[in-house]
Amino acid sequence: MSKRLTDPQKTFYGTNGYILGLPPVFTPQQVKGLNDGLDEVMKLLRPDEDSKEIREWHESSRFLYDICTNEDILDYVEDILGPDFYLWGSNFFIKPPRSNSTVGWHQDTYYWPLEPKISATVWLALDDVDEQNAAMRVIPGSHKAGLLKHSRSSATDSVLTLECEQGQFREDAAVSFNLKAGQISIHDDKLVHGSPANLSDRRRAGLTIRYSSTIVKCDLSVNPYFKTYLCRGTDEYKHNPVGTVPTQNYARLERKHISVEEAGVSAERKLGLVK
Ligand SMILES: O=C(O)CCC(=O)C(=O)O
Repeated sequence: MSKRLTDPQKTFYGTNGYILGLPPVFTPQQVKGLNDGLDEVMKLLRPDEDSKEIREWHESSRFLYDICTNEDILDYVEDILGPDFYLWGSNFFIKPPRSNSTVGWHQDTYYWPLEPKISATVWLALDDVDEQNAAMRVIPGSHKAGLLKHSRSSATDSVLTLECEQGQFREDAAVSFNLKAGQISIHDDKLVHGSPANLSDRRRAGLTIRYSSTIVKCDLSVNPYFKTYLCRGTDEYKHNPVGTVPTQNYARLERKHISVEEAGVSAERKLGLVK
């Protein structure tokens, strides 16, 4: 039984790997509260850090934990991942006005040591986002193409160092994830996506929230910090460590998280991505 999505919307997600055009989850008043909270969290950064470091802080900040476990958001995710799933990741993608920073085309699964590949990302807009201020772009249907070849790219301003090699998909088919502040999109972990530089005078801020089916197991030798928070249903598999719910409203994590990108070629080898 669906909670929020109609059957045609679910079919659209299955075919295209994403969903857009959902009613706002947060009102303008609540969005103001989210941005005030973001300001508080940003104050916890050290001078040499930027918003990219605010990663998995739902484990330490109740403010972020509450967003990630918002019941409306979870209803949508349940319609996509099924009745049993957990939260494990969150991070901000913030592009200030006139920022050159891009996010190269990639598939999230390439970075994540998770099997099987049954995960979804909610992108929550904290600003109105569109083509002018560097909304995320996705290649519809690319989640069905299998794992594409990624390689190290140093010749870009991408915040990622591993990007899809060119020629594997049609960039002109890209769809822009235009959202009003307080709206969410959802995309499949295998979908090719990225975002351009923000050449506008408007900030572009979003919070990504990552969820996986309880059947998904993390390779802890690649990411030893992986923690799960059961959101709906039961976890019959008990594959992964369980996190504790934070008690402080705003608090930071001190650790550096490890992804395939950071763990480097040895992790890629371990996951069978390179020979
Ligand atoms: O917000 C962006 O530009 C990219 C987000 C992203 O790569 C993701 O959600 O996995």
